[in-house]
Amino acid sequence: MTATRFSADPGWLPYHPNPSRPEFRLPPGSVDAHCHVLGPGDRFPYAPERKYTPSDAGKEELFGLRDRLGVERNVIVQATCHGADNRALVDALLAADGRARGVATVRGDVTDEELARLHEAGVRAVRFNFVRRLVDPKPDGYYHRIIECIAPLGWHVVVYFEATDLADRWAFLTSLPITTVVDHMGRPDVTQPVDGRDFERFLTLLGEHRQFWTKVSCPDRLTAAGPPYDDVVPFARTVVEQFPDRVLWGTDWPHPNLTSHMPDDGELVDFVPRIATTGARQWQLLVDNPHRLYWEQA
Ligand code: 0GY
Repeated sequence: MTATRFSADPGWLPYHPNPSRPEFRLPPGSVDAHCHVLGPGDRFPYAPERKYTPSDAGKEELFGLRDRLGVERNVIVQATCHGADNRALVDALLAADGRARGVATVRGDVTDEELARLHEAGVRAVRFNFVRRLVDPKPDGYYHRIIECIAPLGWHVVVYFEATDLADRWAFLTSLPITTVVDHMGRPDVTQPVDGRDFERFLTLLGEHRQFWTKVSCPDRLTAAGPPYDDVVPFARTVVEQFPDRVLWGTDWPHPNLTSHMPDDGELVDFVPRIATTGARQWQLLVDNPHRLYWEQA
């Protein structure tokens, strides 16, 4: 056996080896708007500053899942274990032949040439990650400087934070001058009521600031009850009903850092009709919204 350069953290859960075929038939043109490629580490080394080492989950496996689930396109989001080294992402985008767009991580000193190269490969956004177990925080000016660099390209921002951070980050978030997509509904505590103070604050962010979109993704991360994620349904359904033209859906494959269980990705597809309950809502969530944001603009 050949030695590999990286070994996954102890207890790391690899993605589901054989996800079920979903009962829900995704409409033609459906987009998985939140998924990752991780490595393979021997070809695309994990970043020295990473906070975790995953098991590999490369583009071939991602495209295999896409086809199995009946998804047509992917939005691949840079994971923090690759830092600002977007080579695995770019490699996957180029191999996807126009069927994938990317969300990159860049540093404040990124050059226009590098941004142009990323754009050419299919990148349309940068991700700002504020989850402290994943990245060390930076001053607000750092992010504003990046926005100045990317805005001329027509890109947007994807932000990842936890529910408890929203009040502290409110002034910063609402100062962002371009479209901003919040990962996983801002990670609500689903043991709290859906009309409780924290989730109300999140709904207010989207209600009062039209530049915000969100992903109604990751029931597997948010649930306290476990599959089939009944406790997440009211939160995601509320968001889809209130903001039908600013929601995205994604699998989050290969589900980095989950410890409770590894979801069956087919069951994640079957979660969709429970939160987008009409054909029209499903089409907006799965087809029209991601196409407008990632394929039609710029
Ligand atoms: C996610 C999940 C996580 C990790 C990352 O960039 C990352 O490393 O995104 C997480 O651990 O919550 O899919 O956003």
